[in-house]
Amino acid sequence: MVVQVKPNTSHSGKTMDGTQQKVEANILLLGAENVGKSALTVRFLTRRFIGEYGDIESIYNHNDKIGGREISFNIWDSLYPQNCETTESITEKHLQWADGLILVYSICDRSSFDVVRQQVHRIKQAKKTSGVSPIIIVGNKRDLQHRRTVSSEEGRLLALSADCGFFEISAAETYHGVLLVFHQLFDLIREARALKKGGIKGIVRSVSAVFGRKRAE
Ligand SMILES: Nc1nc2c(ncn2[C@@H]2O[C@H](COP(=O)(O)OP(=O)(O)OP(=O)(O)O)[C@@H](O)[C@H]2O)c(=O)[nH]1
Ligand SMILES: [Mg+2]
Repeated sequence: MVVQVKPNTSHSGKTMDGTQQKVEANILLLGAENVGKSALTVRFLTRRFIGEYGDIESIYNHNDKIGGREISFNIWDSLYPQNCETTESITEKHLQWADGLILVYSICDRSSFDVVRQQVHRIKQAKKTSGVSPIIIVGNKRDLQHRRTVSSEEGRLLALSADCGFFEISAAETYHGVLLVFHQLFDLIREARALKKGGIKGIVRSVSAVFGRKRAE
């Protein structure tokens, strides 16, 4: 059950008194069933791997700090629907809401890799005119090497061909990999926003803000 769908509100910059305003980022997790979408979400939220997660679809809020700045993540842990086509399951509502997407497959489930391939295609088609939100493709369950059916190379190539980020991780084994996924996606979201706002100058400004350097004129 989806508990809350908020409109896409993204804030950045400073308040009137000069203090840093909280930045919001809406992140949507997609992928076939049983690949670890909930495991990834819960790892990021609690640092823990609890094993079983049930069939719950929800949007969670999580506050984090990146580069000294407060980030408010809204994370939509979706359910893969049983009764409709892979591509139909991603609606306009999903895409309008999301500032960034994490597409998860399991390295030991080839059909889940095919689902991600179809989902990337669908997202790119749908957002052709309005610009695509950044996507990171994640091959999960890296700890199950002996059951691997999707090579790292295949994952990397798909990501490269679709202009997405790529990670192979094990939500079961480490928190660090999961953290990297969310933080890298946030960086890409920030770049995309800067580009929308002020072209290449916007990116320079946003990078300078994070690393605390003076902007090169
Ligand atoms: N070995 C291993 N098992 C994992 C990993 N991540 C998740 N699992 C297991 O895979 C199963 C499915 O994980 P979920 O997080 O519920 O998967 P999901 O994609 O949310 O599934 P749905 O909500 O049904 O679509 C659970 O039994 C998890 O314990 C991992 O990195 N390694
Ligand atoms: Mg789940």
